[in-house]
Amino acid sequence: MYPPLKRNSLEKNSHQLPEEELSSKSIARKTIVSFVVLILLAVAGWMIFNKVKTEPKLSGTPKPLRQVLTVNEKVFSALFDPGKKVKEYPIDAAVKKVRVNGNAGMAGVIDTATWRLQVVRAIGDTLQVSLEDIKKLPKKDIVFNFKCIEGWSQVTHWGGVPLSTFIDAYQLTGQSQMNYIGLITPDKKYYVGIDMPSALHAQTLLCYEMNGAPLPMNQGYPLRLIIPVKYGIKHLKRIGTLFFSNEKPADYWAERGYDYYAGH
Ligand SMILES: Nc1nc2c(c(=O)[nH]1)N[C@H]1C(S)=C(S)[C@@H](COP(=O)(O)O)O[C@H]1N2
Ligand SMILES: [Mo]
Repeated sequence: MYPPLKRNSLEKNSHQLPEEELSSKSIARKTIVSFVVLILLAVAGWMIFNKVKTEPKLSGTPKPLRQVLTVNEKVFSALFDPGKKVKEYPIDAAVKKVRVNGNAGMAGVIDTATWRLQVVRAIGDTLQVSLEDIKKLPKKDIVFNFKCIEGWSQVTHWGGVPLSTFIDAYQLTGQSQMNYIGLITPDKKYYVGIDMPSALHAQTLLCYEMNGAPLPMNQGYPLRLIIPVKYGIKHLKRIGTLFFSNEKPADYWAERGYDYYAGH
């Protein structure tokens, strides 16, 4: 029944669309409408761009853009599953020549005779932990695909104590009820903030080994963060101070316009 009916109506329609419908007059009208729409869109685009450019900045980023990043962060943290692990690889899959990237807060060398991890338990109450003591805690190795936000990645092998194990061992479980952990290099030139669920994730390490040997100086000796659920920007090298906070700690790359959460 349908096909003949359809064909009939089509034929009828095509007969109702005589050549004159596509006259130069109608083409001219359509061209003018398209042109006006184009101008309106261009003006709207220019107004949005100008608004973004002239808005006051929120932590280094124009407010509307920072608002997008904040929504991003809310979506990502809501989707974060603390039980889900990043893929791990066999040890021999790890590269031997590990890339070195980022040297903020890395000037000079560190002497472990005097270096201590400063753990701020409360204002005016700072615990000092030596590398030797950190090494006494159960060690975990991880081989995973380290991803930098610049677009490169490499499978690398790290060893250290899970941050959650360290927190339990040093009775910091009360502090770990707070929203964030902050990390700062000894010279305070590089600093990151980590949401607590990611900090307590089973694969997050206070790391002191790379490829089974002590961390090279330019890769964070004596202690760095390895946090496989996040991009490289959060893997702070050369930890000086660790603190707990309900407010978002200052974050080097977030201040320069990157996503604070930086999960993947
Ligand atoms: N102190 C410090 N840590 C840092 C950085 C930095 O500039 N300073 N850069 C970060 C970035 S962007 C990346 S990708 C990783 C790179 O670690 P790698 O040098 O061991 O490859 O370190 C992160 N940790
Ligand atoms: Mo990076």
